[in-house]
Amino acid sequence: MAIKRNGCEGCTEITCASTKEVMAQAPAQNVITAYDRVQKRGMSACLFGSGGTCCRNCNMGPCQIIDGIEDMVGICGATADTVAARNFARVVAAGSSAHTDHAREMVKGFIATAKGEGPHQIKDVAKLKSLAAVFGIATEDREVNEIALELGEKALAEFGKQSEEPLAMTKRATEKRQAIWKKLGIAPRGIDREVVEVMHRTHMGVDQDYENIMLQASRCALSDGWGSSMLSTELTDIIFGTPVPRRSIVDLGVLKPDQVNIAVHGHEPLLAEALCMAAQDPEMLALAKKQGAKGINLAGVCCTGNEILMRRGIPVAAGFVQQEICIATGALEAMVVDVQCIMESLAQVAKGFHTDIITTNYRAKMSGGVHIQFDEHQPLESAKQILSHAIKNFKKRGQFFIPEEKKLDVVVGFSHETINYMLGGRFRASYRPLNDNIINGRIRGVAAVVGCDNFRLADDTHELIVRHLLKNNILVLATGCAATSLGRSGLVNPEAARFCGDSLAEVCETVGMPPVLHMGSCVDNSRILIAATQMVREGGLGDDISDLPAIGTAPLWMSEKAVAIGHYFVASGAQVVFQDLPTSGAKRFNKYLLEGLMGPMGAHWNVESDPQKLAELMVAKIEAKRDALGINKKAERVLFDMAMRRDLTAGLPGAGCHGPAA
Ligand code: NFS
Ligand code: SF4
Repeated sequence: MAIKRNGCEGCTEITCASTKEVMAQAPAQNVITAYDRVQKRGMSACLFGSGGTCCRNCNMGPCQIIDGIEDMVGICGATADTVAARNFARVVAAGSSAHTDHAREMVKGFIATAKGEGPHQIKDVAKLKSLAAVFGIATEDREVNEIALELGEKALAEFGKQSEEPLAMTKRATEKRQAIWKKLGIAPRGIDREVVEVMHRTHMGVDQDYENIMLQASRCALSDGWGSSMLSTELTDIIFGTPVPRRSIVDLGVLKPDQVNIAVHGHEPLLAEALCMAAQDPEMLALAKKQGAKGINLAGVCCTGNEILMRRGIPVAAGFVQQEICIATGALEAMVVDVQCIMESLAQVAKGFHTDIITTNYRAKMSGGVHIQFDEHQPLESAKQILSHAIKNFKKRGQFFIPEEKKLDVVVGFSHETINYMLGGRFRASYRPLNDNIINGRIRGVAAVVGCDNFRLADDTHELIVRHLLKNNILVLATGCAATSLGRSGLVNPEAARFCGDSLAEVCETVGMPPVLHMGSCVDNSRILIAATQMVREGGLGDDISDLPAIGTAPLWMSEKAVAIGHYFVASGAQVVFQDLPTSGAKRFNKYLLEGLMGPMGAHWNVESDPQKLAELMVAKIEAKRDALGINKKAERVLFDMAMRRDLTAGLPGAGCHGPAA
């Protein structure tokens, strides 16, 4: 029996109209969701856990450590700082490993394609050649597939590389950033090795110096950002096409009453692409008709949703917090999942319906799910097998409720190449117009709003933050479930220019672009690294990412991947602000993340729990960078708080090369 859910009536956590409608209807009556569990349990967590000072790294513990109390260190003597730093580094390693395994699958699929196996082809030859150049691969007078095969093999070798050579793609960073990595000894080497080294160094009795632990955590995070995530994005673009702007829809209402509805949830584009192809196959369509359905309707959930939205314009039904709600419609024949961000509760929710949870990856099975292994060597055949299973469920569908489509169009598909063309024109693609608009102040700066949503804050928190940024003429780049949430809020289309300050609105209207540029899934945050680096290279905004009037946030982060991403941004010179970090129980280490990293990295973490204040902090940080660049000619007076002053006067390598603001 579901506990009383005021979630449907005025619960602060749910503002999405479609979610509320679904939960108020009969089919969802007995469904228990995470919203119920949050309400029942409250969100008060163990202080040791949330402060980062619980250590389970050996069997003398677990040790719960209280900072500043002499006999409350670990049995081994480990301090709160060491324990919190080890835990933080392990979070980074876990997050990186997720992107790594995802990327490895992608590279293997890419190699299969280069060998002519399977249904895919090299779609973006220009991108293939430019990435080949980064890897030092000759392209002249060579067959496309031959270049691709060499690229695929070199890419695969990046995972297991044992030499001290930095990863090939780190060469794409600014010279200044590469020099910082070299000086600190954190240029990432083999991708797998960096995760292994974090695990080793944080084992009981190894690295007990939080600054030193953070060096390896940084190297590991960089192996994600400039390694696995970037490889995944680039190779996916090459075989499935680099995204270009297209219109689509983000809403639970995209499910169709008279079609077989299949939600595709997870992360790996190989599975999703194969399902998209199979859903158009005459044999599958005939099977659907035979079952009495008018067609096959695919809808995305989480980052898989973003992948097929970006490349195919297939609607997104739900972000992370809506995955259970999607099943609670009663209208899904199946939810096909692969890896990451799949809540175990799905099987429980699905039990009350005809819906099957179909797991497809040997790494990720679920009790109560049906497992059909996806074979990357025979993607189309696997996809058909999965679809046939789902289609046969159509006849079993009982009572269902699909909310009316909210007609909240999104315009998505902003790869960094697209932004280039859009602003500079097809024949003189460049970031010059963006830089010029930032320098002349029409656009104050750029904010990346990325990452998850979770059940701690209201589901319109991203909207609240982004509205403030837009009002202050800050261009927003969005990925992941944050982008889905902003799509639900109607901010990811050109009409949203009306929410912007005058000068940003003018730029958006002139170019015809949304003020929130949807750049894809979470691995696509690597696009932001490239875009930011291109802005630096374009000139006029300093000589490193750390100089740009730019900042990133994942305000509703929940996954370890978000911390890995946040940290590769910091280690790449970008300011990052989260709603919280699991480090508050260790004073010195926490201060090191929030201030001390500025020294070596030229950027640091920031924490602000209140969404409105978080947005204000982002604006203030951007304005401070403008001051430092000397582009706030007629700048109104900005009131700095102590933390901002410290940033500007840090005077350390990588920081303030244009002189601190007066
Ligand atoms: Ni990113 Fe994507 Fe969503 Fe968070 Fe999960 S789906 S990879 S981790 S919750 S944004
Ligand atoms: Fe306790 Fe040290 Fe073992 Fe951690 S490593 S559980 S702090 S004894």
